[in-house]
Amino acid sequence: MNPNGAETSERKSGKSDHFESPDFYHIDDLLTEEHKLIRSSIRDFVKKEISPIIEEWAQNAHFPYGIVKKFGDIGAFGPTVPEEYGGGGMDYISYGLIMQEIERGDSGMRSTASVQGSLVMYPIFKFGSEEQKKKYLPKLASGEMLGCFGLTEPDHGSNPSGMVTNFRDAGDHYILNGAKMWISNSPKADIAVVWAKNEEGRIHGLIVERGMEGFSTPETHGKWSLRASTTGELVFNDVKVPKENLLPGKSGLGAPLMCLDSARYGIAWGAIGAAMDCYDSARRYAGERIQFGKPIGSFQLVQKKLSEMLTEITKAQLLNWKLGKMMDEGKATTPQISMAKRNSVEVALNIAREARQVHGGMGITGEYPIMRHMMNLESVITYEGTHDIHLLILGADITGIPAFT
Ligand code: TGC
Ligand code: FAD
Repeated sequence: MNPNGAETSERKSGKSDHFESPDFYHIDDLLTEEHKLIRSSIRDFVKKEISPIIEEWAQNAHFPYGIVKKFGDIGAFGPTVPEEYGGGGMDYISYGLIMQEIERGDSGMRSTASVQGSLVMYPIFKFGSEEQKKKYLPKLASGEMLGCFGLTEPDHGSNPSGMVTNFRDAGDHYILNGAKMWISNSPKADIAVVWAKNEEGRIHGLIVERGMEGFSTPETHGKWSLRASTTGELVFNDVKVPKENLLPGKSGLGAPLMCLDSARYGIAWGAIGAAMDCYDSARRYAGERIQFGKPIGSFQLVQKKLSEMLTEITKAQLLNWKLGKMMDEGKATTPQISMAKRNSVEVALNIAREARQVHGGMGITGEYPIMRHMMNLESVITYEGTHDIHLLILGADITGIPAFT
């Protein structure tokens, strides 16, 4: 239905994705021609391959496995990984723009891409042996292989240092035991980068492959959020892991936390993509929907909502761009990344809620993307560090006193 009751099968089948990106402060002037080219190619991809069918996937809780190869083809996996390993060799602004455009389509689709790039390819690239890099990175980059990242456990979410998943030396291999939960991509993943403690209690990363005896990946059902992304557990029952599958380059909690820095950066851009989609939809609806003989966009209260949405999007775009420059210079700190992730997700959730109101009753339907974005963002505000954990990371930086325990 269009806002005034006429049939629009167009929106339902997704043909009407005419998204226009808000750029109120001419932030495009800060981008290179290459950045703009990358952004427009991903935007076109989303309009063609995701928007037409995402409501159906989400409503049916369907993970479209075929998207993995397509993401590989357009360079969405590991854009900052050097080309010699199959990556894009791009800068962090490009990475951010790719995440923004994909999450403009759907946060679950961005999850698939950011887990593969930041949480699977990144640790193999940063901490892996040359053999591991050559064996896994090109296949992960091309989408021939899907990966997942196992840090969270049933009893250790915000506090990963307490993890109990462990491995012991058994001569020419390790024996891995334990369980991870809430793992994006796990039910379909070919490999898992798993964080586990050795006999001395030191955390290491291990590459666990599907098919290893004692390794299973049960799917998590019944999510109201990220319904087009597949989530599951990782269960290890005396899994024999070859010694060459240990990531040799770094141990300790700092290793997975470095990966999270990269992924949280991508989320800072991604969540604003979802916010821009909600704003764009609300702006259009406000111009089309007639009440009291006028477009609802002529009422001051609706204008207030739109003005505040645009203000927050513009502020977040500038924050993300500056953070991207600091990432490129290797100067971005974890608290700076926390600030951007936390800000973007809060802005996006508030915008989704306000946009939902602008759409009236239509806002709760799959005719418009709002409710899907809103539900997705309820996961985004929790994963990669909850909203409050990021606040505490900032608090510790400001005061010098960690308040986690
Ligand atoms: P803390 O004592 O602060 O640090 C432990 C060690 O790590 C070092 N470190 C870092 N190193 C490199 N980069 C960083 N960013 C680092 N941050 C800390 C630190 O120096 C220390 O080193 P050392 O040598 O002294 O041992 O650790 P803590 O245990 O007090 O924890 C701090 C806290 C709470 C902030 C941290 O645990 C945390 O961030 N918790 C949140 C957990 C989280 O974000 N989980 C995410 C799981 S993955 C996920 O959600 C994927 S969803 C993906 C999707 O679908 O898109
Ligand atoms: P808890 O840590 O139990 O937190 C519950 C509440 O307590 C939160 O509000 C939290 O802020 C608060 N809290 C906890 N500690 C403190 C404190 N010290 N001070 C103040 N408040 C505190 N993990 C992975 O490893 N890989 C993945 O791919 C992955 N994908 C995910 C996909 C989805 C859809 C979801 C929902 C989660 C995913 N996660 C993944 C897990 C995610 O990172 C955790 O859910 C998150 O870190 C929070 O852990 P928790 O759910 O155990 O909550």
